[in-house]
Amino acid sequence: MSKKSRMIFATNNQHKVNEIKHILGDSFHINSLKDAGIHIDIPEPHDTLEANATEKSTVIYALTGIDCFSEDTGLEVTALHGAPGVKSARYAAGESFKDNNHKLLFSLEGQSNRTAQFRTIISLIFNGKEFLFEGICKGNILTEKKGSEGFGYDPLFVPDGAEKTFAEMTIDEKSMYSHRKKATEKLIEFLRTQHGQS
Ligand code: ITT
Repeated sequence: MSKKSRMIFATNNQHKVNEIKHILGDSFHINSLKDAGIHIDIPEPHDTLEANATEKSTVIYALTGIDCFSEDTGLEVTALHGAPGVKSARYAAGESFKDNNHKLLFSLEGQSNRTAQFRTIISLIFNGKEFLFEGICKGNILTEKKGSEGFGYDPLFVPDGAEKTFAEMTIDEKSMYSHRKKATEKLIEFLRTQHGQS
C-alpha cells in the first residue's frame, strides 16, 4: 500500500470524518463510507467501545476487502460510574445531541464532581489483521452548554488545560487536546512504521 493509497474510515458520522481528515492532513488519504458509496448502518450491539469498534471495521472489511478503520468513542463521567460511556450516542430516549446533553445535565444536577473523560478506540484492519489504538482526553462537564462548533457533548466539555468547551474551539484547537487526535496519532505512527516512513 502506498503512502497515498486510500483506506476506508468506517463511520457514518461526518463530524468524525472532518476531524480525522484534518488530523491526517496529507499523510494518508481516507474515504468515508459516503465517499466509498457504501450506505449501511453498522450495528453497535456490544457493551465495550473496543467490541463496537471491531464490529464496525470487521463488517466493512468483509464487505470491501480494503484496509479500513473505525472508531468508537464514549464520554465516561466519574460521578455516573463511567456512563454514558459506550451508550453515549443513545443516552437519552430521543438520541439527539440536544437530548443527550440535556439528560447529562439532569443526571449531574447538584453534583460537585464534574470530572469526565472522552475515550476513543480505533480499530484498524490492516492486511487482514486487527490493531487497536486508544486516545483519552480528561476534563470537566459544565453546568450549561457553551459554543456551537463540533458535535455531541462538545458544548458541555472543557478539556484539562483549556478554558473553553470543545464547542467553542475550531477543529485545530480541539485537536490540540482531543481523544480522537491522540488515538489517530497512534494510528499514524503505526502506518508510518508499516510503510517504512520516518
Ligand atoms: P459511527 O458509529 O458511525 O462512527 P456514531 O456517532 O454512532 O458514529 P459513536 O458511537 O462512536 O459514533 O459516538 C458516540 C457518541 O459520543 C456520539 O454520537 C456523540 O454524541 C459522542 N461523541 C463522540 N465523539 C465525540 C466528540 O469528539 N465530542 C463530543 N461528543 C462525542
